[in-house]
Amino acid sequence: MSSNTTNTSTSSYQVAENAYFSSNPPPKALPQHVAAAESFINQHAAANRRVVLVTSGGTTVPLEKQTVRFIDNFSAGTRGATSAEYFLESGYAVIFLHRQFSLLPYSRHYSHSTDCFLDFLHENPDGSVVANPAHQDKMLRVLRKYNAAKRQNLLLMLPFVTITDYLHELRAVAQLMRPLGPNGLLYLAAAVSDFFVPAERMAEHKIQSTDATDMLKKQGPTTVTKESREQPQQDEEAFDNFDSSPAVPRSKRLIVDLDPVPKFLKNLVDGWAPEGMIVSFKLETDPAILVHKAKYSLERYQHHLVIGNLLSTRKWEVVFVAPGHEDNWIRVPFSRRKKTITGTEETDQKNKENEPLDPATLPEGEPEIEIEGLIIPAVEELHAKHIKTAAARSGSK
Ligand code: 9Z3
Repeated sequence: MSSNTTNTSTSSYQVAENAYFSSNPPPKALPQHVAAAESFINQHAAANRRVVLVTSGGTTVPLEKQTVRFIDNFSAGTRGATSAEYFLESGYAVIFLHRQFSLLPYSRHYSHSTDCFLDFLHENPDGSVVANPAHQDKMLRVLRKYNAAKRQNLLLMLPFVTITDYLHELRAVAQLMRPLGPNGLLYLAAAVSDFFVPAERMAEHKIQSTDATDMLKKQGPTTVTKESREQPQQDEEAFDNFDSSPAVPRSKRLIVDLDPVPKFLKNLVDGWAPEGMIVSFKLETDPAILVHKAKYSLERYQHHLVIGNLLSTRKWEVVFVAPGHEDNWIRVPFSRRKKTITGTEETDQKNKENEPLDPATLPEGEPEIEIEGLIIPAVEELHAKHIKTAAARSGSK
């Protein structure tokens, strides 16, 4: 790429960045989060410790400023919360930038909706409450690790809710990580919305479903529009309201008009955290395009590693796509035998080493081991190389 092209594209990224951040206000908690992250980073930079920023969970897309309704996505934050634990185990200090109320490191073992917290407790005859004996060993191990991380101030939790909150927080924390140089690692596992309603087009108040208030006030500009209000009712297509009330006109529909979220991932490399190692995740649902899309992201954003995963198999396999490396599929070991409808077992030969798994061949339920236990050591190895290369480069200057 010529330097000319680089300059042009850098400045267009800059323009998009300035426009986005100046027109979509930051979360109220940003100044406190920045202060907490700054002192956390300073402490660990002084100890020459590696620091990872783990992003985790989904991002909401509010439809109203005083938000009653929002668009959301599936992410529970399992990848991020689990990865944070393995990073702590590997000696990293972790900034955990997570969607509020998504899973958290350590407490995730007891807060998942399938495992009710109260089932882990037991009442003694004297009325005291203790851990259920069946869970005591694991709970003690988890509790000790959690307390050790807290005692040594190795885990900083920063919550966000909306896509805009997330982007403000990501930019601010990434910029604070600059002094860490190559010791900083960004591990972007949050499921980030690609679309949003810009602040200038967002309704202030709850979007009304009836015209009962039309006489009281005129709504400001809103992206979520009722179609053709002015259109004479008789011209309108009517549709069934699915109950005993009369058919309703087209103007009662809610049309949501979303803008694309500007792609800031390149800015991480160009300006926010230029020396740190950047690992981003690419999520797809179609196995036929996963590797292609991961490579496209790598090329486009110039990150050091893109980890591709499919929604349906994300707990079983991921693919590492990195410049100068062969694609590296990481899989939890599992028996390729699966029960057929008749109850007999058959071996599935369809899965190939360098292709996505066929979800139909996977065993029922969760894998026996957590794939993050394989992902983090592999990321750590690449990070160690990144640090070494940076040291060699600065030594040769
Ligand atoms: C991921 O791909 C994560 O692995 C998952 C984890 C969100 C699938 P869970 O939270 O799921 O454990 O339930 N994260 C990145 C998704 C994403 O939004 N990537 C962007 C994209 O695909 C690029 S950063 O365009």
